[in-house]
Amino acid sequence: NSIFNSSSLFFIRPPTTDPFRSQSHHLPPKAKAAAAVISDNLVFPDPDFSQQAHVPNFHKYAEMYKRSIEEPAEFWSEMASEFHWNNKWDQEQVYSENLDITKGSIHIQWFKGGITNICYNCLDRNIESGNGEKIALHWEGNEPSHHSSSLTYNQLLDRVSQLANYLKQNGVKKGDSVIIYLPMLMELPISMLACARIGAVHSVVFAGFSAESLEQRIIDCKPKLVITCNAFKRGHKVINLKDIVDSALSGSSQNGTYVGLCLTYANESALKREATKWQTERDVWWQDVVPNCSTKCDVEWVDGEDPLFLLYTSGSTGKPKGVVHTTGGYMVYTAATFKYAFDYKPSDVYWCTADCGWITGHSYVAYGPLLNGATVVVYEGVPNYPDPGRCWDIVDKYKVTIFYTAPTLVRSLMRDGDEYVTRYSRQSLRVLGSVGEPINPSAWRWFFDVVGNSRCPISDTWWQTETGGFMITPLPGAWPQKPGSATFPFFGVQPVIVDEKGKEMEGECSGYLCVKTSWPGAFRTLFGDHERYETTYFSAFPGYYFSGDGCRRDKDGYYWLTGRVDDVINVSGHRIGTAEVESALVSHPKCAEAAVVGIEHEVKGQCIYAFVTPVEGVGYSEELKKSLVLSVRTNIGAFAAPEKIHWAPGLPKTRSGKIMRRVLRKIASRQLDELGDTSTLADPNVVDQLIALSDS
Ligand code: 6R9
Repeated sequence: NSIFNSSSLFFIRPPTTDPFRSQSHHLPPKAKAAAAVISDNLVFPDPDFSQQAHVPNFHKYAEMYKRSIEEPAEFWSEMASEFHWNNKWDQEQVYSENLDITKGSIHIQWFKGGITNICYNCLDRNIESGNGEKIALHWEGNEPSHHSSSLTYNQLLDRVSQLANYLKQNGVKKGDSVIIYLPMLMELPISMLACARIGAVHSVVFAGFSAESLEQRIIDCKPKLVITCNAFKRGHKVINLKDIVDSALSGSSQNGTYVGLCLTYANESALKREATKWQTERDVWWQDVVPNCSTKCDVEWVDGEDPLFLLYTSGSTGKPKGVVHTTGGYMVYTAATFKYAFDYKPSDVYWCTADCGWITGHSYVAYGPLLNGATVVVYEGVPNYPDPGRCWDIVDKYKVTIFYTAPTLVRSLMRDGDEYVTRYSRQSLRVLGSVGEPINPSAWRWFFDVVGNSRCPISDTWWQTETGGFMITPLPGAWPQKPGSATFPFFGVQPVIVDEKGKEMEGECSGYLCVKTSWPGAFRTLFGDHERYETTYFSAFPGYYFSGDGCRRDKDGYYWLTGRVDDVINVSGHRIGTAEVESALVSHPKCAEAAVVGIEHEVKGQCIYAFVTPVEGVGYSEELKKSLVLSVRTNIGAFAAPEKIHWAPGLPKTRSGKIMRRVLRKIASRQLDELGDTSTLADPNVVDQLIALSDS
């Protein structure tokens, strides 16, 4: 097959089995054409689906991919010209990059000199092309009985413009940062877009983060204001968000960062205004001021390389990193990835279950879909409330065609049984998506067979906060899938797998996943710390961006992500640094030392397992365990709470004092016959003590 032999497609080795030729042998009879055909662990797309897809076959992909690698400037300029630019970018230098630390400072630029605005491209542009009356956002509340609402593109523009005007009146200018701490209300994407409209840099903090985490982020980025709401409901719980903000703002002002304005949306279905604690000189009700502002707001035209947002994410060390994305490249990249990886068509109704507090919500609830003029469902609640059928109820209610979620949800719904799924029609669905962690083949099968009735391709999208958009992903209909593999790279992405020494490996192999050249959606720096950007991502393997993930490439060139290789734990698709959890534990007055590892968990993918040494004289008790867990909840957030506290009289350390996490991982997962070499430990007895305390 010529596609596989094309030498410029260096990442693909000639397969010993040819999935694409065998496709013709397995073409389903016309009557059965609705279901994809499964053979040799390959899941072939339904030919009718392929025929209507943007990329109908591997050949077309290979052609486009080749061009994207050989002529990136031309390829991405074409993609970019779908958007409105007041001024074209520098035609001589569409992009410029240095990813090689040995050649000087790392820099990436795309569409420099191009003058644009992403909010304009999401809203005004779609309205001008005749889609003003199309629904932009459907909002579905936590309670099924709650009145749902929707906004057309025209209405969304009005709402965004009013808030943008309010921000301007309050002195927010281009380049200023704004913290948005909101649950999944319509006001969350509205706030993001309003910031973008006036060139302000938004920093959304997931509403599950604690006061301490919020305070830390406020101190780091010094926002002009905080946008929040008084309270919200999640499942049965009411969360008083404003109390958390109050505590974060008082903490930050004691630490020298005073924020004088807290714009608070009154979410009265959760808590009445009268019941909300209030600081008159600082707090303002959204509903008292924003609706009075004009619905016309001129956009602030910005450079393609002006920052759009920062989003904090966890790394291997304690302090969260402020990942910075800029405007032009991010815009073009999120729009293109959304269109191709979900085979998006204007008639689609799209629902992504992610919260806008994470990168998935930024790129694939807000920007990517809206840039494409899509109709997006925004859901406030938890996906299994009031029962495990809620997702399919929502799918049927809005006739959702593209459903994008995380493996952890798939696994938990799978456990609840098929009846919750099959009682709903789900006939509208045509593409499914997965993100956040590797999807295990059995969950993939269930998602495919039960949820999608074996007719919807699954886009298992591998990417990261840092990458801005999809990096390795199926293009639905274009090639056979292998359950559990993210398949092939997106246009313009050159993944490489390197060994310990940073040597690129060819063909079938496994090692560390890196990327060779820049892509438009790449992050440009870490807020206020370019040096940390360079050392964290570009110094491990000079010449490449290092993802932190392990990866295998099989004989057919398919990529299989194998999880993080650094000290980052992935719990239900949420990235949590071991060091962050350790420092939260150690902040407890009775904790002398702590070491945290991630172990496998049936539903969450991984969970947090903590080894704790109490201070001298403090005994082991259930109370202490509870209060240690509480310490993590208040320092980071409930989602980071350890599943298990394991008492440790001492921790296994090397003579140089490094904790041997490898040993701890084995003890935690009870793989005691795989402890490996413990002879370099300063005190090998520690291991036996730990094993003895396993069930205490
Ligand atoms: C988008 C997002 C990034 C980390 C990443 C990897 C894991 C995400 C995945 C996946 C295997 C997939 N990850 N998608 N692993 N297959 N389809 O999740 O961003 O929160 O920054 O996490 O998530 O380990 O390095 P982020």
